[in-house]
Amino acid sequence: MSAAPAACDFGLIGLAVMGENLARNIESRGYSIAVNNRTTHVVDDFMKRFGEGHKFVGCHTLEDLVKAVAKPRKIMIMVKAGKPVDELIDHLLPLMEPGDVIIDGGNELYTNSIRRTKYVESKGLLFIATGVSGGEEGALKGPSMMPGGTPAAWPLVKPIFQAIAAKVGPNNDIPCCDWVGPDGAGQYVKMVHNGIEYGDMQMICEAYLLLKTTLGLTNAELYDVFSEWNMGELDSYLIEITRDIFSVKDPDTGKDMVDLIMDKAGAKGTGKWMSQLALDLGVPSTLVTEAVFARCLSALKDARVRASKVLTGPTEKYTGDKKNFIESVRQALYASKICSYAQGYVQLQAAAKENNWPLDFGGIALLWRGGCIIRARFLERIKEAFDADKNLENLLLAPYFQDAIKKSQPAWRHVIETAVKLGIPIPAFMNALAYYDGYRSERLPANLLQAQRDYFGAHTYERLDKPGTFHTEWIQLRKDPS
Ligand code: NBP
Repeated sequence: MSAAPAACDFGLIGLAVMGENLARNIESRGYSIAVNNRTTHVVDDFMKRFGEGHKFVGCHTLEDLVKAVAKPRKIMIMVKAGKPVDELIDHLLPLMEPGDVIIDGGNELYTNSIRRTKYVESKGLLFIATGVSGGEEGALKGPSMMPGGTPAAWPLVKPIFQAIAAKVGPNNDIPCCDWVGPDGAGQYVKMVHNGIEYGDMQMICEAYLLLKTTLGLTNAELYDVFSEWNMGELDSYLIEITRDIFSVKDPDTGKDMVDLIMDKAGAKGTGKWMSQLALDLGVPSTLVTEAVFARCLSALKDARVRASKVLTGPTEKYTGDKKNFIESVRQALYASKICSYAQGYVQLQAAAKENNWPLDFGGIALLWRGGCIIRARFLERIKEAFDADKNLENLLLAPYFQDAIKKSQPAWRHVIETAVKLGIPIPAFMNALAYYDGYRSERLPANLLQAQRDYFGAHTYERLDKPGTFHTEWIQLRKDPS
């Protein structure tokens, strides 16, 4: 199939949905690209569909692929994450040469990227693990890209990566791709992006449930509400596609598509990773965790159907003003979203400290402005907040966000009170408010918790009035219960 001259600018392995689209994107920017896939007829199909008149070289073997790429070679792996990537790296290493670059573009646990960076570097080659966001369409037209790995590899791939990435800015020329940091930093940032995406999606679904349950809005009315929201501070890709979803009819039945879809959600794992890693770091990323649990609860469809027949709740109906409530839900969504991003950034800051990554937090917000699922107007405000104070402890403390929450707080609390009264489950909204109230509390009840731990396990405690570590003989000092 190939026997091509060693002239291609780039090589790509894995022609499933992401690889195919990325390859086409790279070629469309004027680069020649050699492509390969484990199942070789996929390469043939690809060449039949896109080969003619384009600078693709189809390769049936990894040997042919490596031969087809100019040195220093830049070869990207875009296959199912995990073991297949390790196997491919092991196949490629003896075929490639010191100075060549292996790039993994899959969704990978960052510790695997750290391990692979060390391994590939130990063989004299360079490694990049890059987050790629934007799904199928982003991969083709311009994804958001978050590369990390061997720093020396960045200048070699920068022109291609920045050419294919989404562009933003007044002249549409600022690429949503820049170097994130060493080894697994890019994958960590991509994971936090995905975790924030989980939170955003769950919160939008809660807004939908509130509007549908309390006000009985039709999908046509929901379309109008989301259209309006997308013109203001919530302006984002996820609000835009949610609006669009409300307009789609099922071609078979003519009914609204959204009403025909089973209310049972799955997950591929990046949200769970972020949540698990937050626990490891001891940072409260409660929104992503709640969003993962909300999907788990949704997946218990059969159990929920059974429980719905026996468990009771309030039967009251909402009687307030419709227009005001829609605006309150919008404000509650915005305030909750601010908390979710604040948590994501706190986790990134903790991970940067633990791994010695010199992350540019404002710059990361810019990488997400275009191409990716969480792209939003709001990200500009995050960039400004970190520009004003690069050591900002929590986004909630930035003047813009302080003010935004101050303005939306009464509405946020009203929406939650209403949901509690009517028995509507909005765990992410509630969780966000609990985080906000907890974070702004000078004193929490952990004094009592420490006393309990010391009582039953002599775990000791610190005191407010003097330094040191203390233990109390609680049983000797307690009031005699008899
Ligand atoms: P998939 O994750 O569905 O993987 C399919 C590809 O992996 C095929 O090319 C397949 O080859 C290849 N492959 C497998 Br499976 N096992 C292999 C092995 N042992 N050796 C070599 N190749 C193997 O593809 P995708 O949805 O395009 O995603 C690619 C990566 O990008 C994943 O890590 C994914 O998490 C990430 N990602 C996906 C999206 C998205 O929206 N889909 C977005 C962002 C990132 P075959 O044809 O021979 O089976």
